[in-house]
Amino acid sequence: MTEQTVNSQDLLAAAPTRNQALLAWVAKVANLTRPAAIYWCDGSQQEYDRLCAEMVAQGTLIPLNQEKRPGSFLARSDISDVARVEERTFICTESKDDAGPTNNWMAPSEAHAVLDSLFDGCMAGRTMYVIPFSMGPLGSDISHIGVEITDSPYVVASMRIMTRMGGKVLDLLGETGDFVPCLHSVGKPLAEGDSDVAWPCNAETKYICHFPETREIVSYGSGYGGNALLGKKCFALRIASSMAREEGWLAEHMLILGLTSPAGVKKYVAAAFPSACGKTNLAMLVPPAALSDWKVTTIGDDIAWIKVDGEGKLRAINPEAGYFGVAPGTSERTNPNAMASMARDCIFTNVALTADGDVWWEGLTDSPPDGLTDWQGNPWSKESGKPAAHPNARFTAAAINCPSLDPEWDNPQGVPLSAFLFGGRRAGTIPLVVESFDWTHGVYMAATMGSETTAAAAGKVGQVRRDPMAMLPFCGYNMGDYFAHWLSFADSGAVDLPPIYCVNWFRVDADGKFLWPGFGDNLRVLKWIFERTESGAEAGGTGTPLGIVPAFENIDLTGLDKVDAERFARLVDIDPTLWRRELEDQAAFLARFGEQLPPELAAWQKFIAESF
Ligand code: SAT
Ligand code: MN
Repeated sequence: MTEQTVNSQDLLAAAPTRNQALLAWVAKVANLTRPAAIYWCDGSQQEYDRLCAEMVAQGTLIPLNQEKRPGSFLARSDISDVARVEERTFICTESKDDAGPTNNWMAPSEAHAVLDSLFDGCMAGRTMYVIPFSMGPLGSDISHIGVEITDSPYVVASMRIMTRMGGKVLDLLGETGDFVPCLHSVGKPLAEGDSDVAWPCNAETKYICHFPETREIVSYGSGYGGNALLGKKCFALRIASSMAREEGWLAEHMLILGLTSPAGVKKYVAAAFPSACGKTNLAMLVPPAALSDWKVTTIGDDIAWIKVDGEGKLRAINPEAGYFGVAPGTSERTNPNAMASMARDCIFTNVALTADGDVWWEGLTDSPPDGLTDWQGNPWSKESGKPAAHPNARFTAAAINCPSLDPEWDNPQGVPLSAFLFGGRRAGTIPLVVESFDWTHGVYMAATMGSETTAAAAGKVGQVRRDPMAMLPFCGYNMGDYFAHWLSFADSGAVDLPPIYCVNWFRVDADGKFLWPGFGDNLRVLKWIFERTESGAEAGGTGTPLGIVPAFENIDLTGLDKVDAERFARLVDIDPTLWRRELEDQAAFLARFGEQLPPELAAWQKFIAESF
């Protein structure tokens, strides 16, 4: 291997930027990783097409049937590299307490030492790509700029779909602008000559490290999704949540949707759900026939950045520009807008391939077509008992291809929020919908939310995994401090705080069957929320120990005959036996935060417990 040092003067001359901090960082990384070439991404269509063609030649991408899926490709990852690696994800703060009890922690000096040795020469023989990107509309006060260095062309192509990226971001950055450096490498192969050219990664050593105090990200060893597209969970949630706390805003794991009434009144809501609760489906909801005069539009399906504007209103942007959605379960029935979004110019990862060069996954059609190739590239048969697509197979699709995309999605001002929703998958405790008494109570509900494990997931069925604000794997600092940050929005009295709701689409009857149809019919719940937030609260509700719950006549059930008064009662029933156990479990969870738990949350816990 030839030693190659990058001469900063050469780099300066060739680089499409005069930003000194960026040039210095790129030179430093190049000297450490010693790539064969450095390439600055301009974000153009030609660049994207050229990279895709190179990946096809390398075997990383398989072109799909151009008549059925124009501009689309299939990528098959290494079998060791199919999802985020939470146990290899670290928050690196000087003090362990600042990472809190729910994050893996490493001291920054220790992490940098480990990473420096892993990155030493790790890009040998590869091209190092420099990707300038904006999280959020270009030039918005709510947006932030990042630069990702990677040795993966798959990451470059994915970042072009998922973010606003390229030369226009460098222009905006100028000579002195700030950016979050995001360093990524798929890593050295395990052994010399053992390099999988189609999907390089390090099957054994992975580190996803976040340095909130210096606002840096370093990721090694994985080429997959949230481990490698560093603008997403790493920047837009972990680093941004820490920035948001310092600067008085919110970076949340939330979809944002627009809801327009038949009278033409439009409101926006933001909603947080843990994975496998239908976030993308809700963001792209199609109203049921009986309520087809209502309209749902999509701002984003995964992440919201929220700031207080000059009038004290919370305004939100979607920092992303595409969807990295779970394919299995997505169909014309469950999410026609997602299906349309991936009709063209889409990168599929770990789905099955049909005999005629199209894609398939479990749930796409009732029965699988003949002649499938599974996600690992082997002929598939039903008898194998294995899924044809990986359960975490993904589609990477541009927002602009989504038919329900809201016209305001790229507005630098963001959109004003009228409500926050928090949900989970709960068989019996949480009612279909409940409105919190006030902001602090709503923060309590969100901090104690959780989802029950399904048969598909590891662990006991019906076990609750607490996932505050759906941020457990994504909060870049101590979650006790995160709760305090949420509570602090009520302190000044100057913020026009939207009401907070808990929703639960997943209540079951004694036979384990869902009581609520979900999907498009969730609009009925959104409609109640919309009407509750109208001045003068048009829609009624009933006070319960948990908050305000709609009565049967408060929810529009037109055309949904199977939900009669008796079934509705079971959807909003509050079972004291279940709740006594639930509250004990909530208390035990909150106790993990010790001294860091805001007293307001302990007070709400006690207050609600007294009602049962
Ligand atoms: O892989 S991602 O983190 O981008 C998606 C997810 O796991 O939620
Ligand atoms: Mn997510």
